[in-house]
Amino acid sequence: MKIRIQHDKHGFRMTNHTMNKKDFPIFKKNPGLVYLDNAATSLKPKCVIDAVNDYFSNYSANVHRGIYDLSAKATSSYEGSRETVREFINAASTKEVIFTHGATEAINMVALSWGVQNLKSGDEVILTISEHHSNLVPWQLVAKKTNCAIRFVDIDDNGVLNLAQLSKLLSRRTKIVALPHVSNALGTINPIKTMIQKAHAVGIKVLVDAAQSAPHLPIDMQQLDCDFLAFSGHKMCGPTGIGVLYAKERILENMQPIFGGGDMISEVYTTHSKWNSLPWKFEAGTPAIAEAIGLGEAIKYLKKIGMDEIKKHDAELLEFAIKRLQKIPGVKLFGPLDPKIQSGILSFNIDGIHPHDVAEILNGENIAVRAGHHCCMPLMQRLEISATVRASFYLYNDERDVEKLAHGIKKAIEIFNFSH
Ligand code: 7TS
Repeated sequence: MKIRIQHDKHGFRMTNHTMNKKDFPIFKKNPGLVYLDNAATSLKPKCVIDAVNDYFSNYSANVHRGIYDLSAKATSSYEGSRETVREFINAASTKEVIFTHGATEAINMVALSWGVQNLKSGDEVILTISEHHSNLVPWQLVAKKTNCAIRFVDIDDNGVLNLAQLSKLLSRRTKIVALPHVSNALGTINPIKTMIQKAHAVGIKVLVDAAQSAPHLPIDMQQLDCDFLAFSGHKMCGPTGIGVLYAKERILENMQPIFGGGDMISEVYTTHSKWNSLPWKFEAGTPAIAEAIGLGEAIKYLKKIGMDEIKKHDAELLEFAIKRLQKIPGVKLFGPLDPKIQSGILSFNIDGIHPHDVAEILNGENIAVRAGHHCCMPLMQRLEISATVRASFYLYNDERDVEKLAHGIKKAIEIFNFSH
């Protein structure tokens, strides 16, 4: 789908994405909503809500069991979504696509299965200082179990990773590098391809936390060649409670499941069990069927627009937002402030006003942003701040939303100047 550019009566740029606000029922109930918390979770288009409803209303049977028609339909929709995900990330096979509850569970699975099996005292895991806690705490749990050490690649004051330091940290002790594709607090797009190549050149595995990139950027497993990739459905127009762990087939073949139960076995005896084939070996129990079907529908929706178009839209809107907020005295912006290396996330603070107060005043203007440490406490410690206000954009946001944000910020400044 090509982006049509039009301007509204105030001269703000509208794309067919923003005109497609009509795809998202939440705007019908709340037409003035300025939703800028997409890094936390995205809104859901009607087609996704309908797909979930359709499953519950018309064929809500369990998967992989029944011979009867309803179960066969549920199974083919569930497995059809797996193929949709495979194609979306260009994985070699659906054996490499494991449904999880989200990015957090996917990373925990790698840490607690691959990590516990492969790490020992003296080994090192390399992370970045800008990790979401979901890609830090699981490795701390593994470090406790295995006695391995965790090392951190630093950033500069603009949130850009220190690649030279990564090269220095990589050693015979390093077993895995785990890093975010896009920082959820600063929006920095990390040069993961280069980092993967550096790590692979010395035989080190790489996990990419794609929670903030899968919704916004094209992702291709054949091109990137990472060993593990994790992302969540709910940040990319899909339902909550569903996510994906991608891993290379030969790695998964050697990994032990961490959850046991129905569906993940082929044979069970009183003394031992044999595992099911991939990917089901890692999907114990009844899966999130409706949610997986909803995720498949969300991916179809995104693909109809085109991931390249979404990337372009987000970059243009971010550039507009940076320029607009830079004009407001007292506003300090964080991150690279360059849409080429920053995805649709803009963190800022206002002199003398606590981020939570800013978010509350913006809420009064029907503008939803997040204030806090964004589950990145070590990053906040590195930047010597306790919190930021974060505006995060997606395909239904437009320049008018940014303009309303700018007005809301000015209002916050006025209120605080008046009351002090
Ligand atoms: N990794 C990154 C980079 C994230 O941004 C998040 C969630 C996760 C992992 C975990 O995803 P989950 O779906 O399993 O929870 N990030 C955010 C956020 O920035 N605000 O709320 C959730």
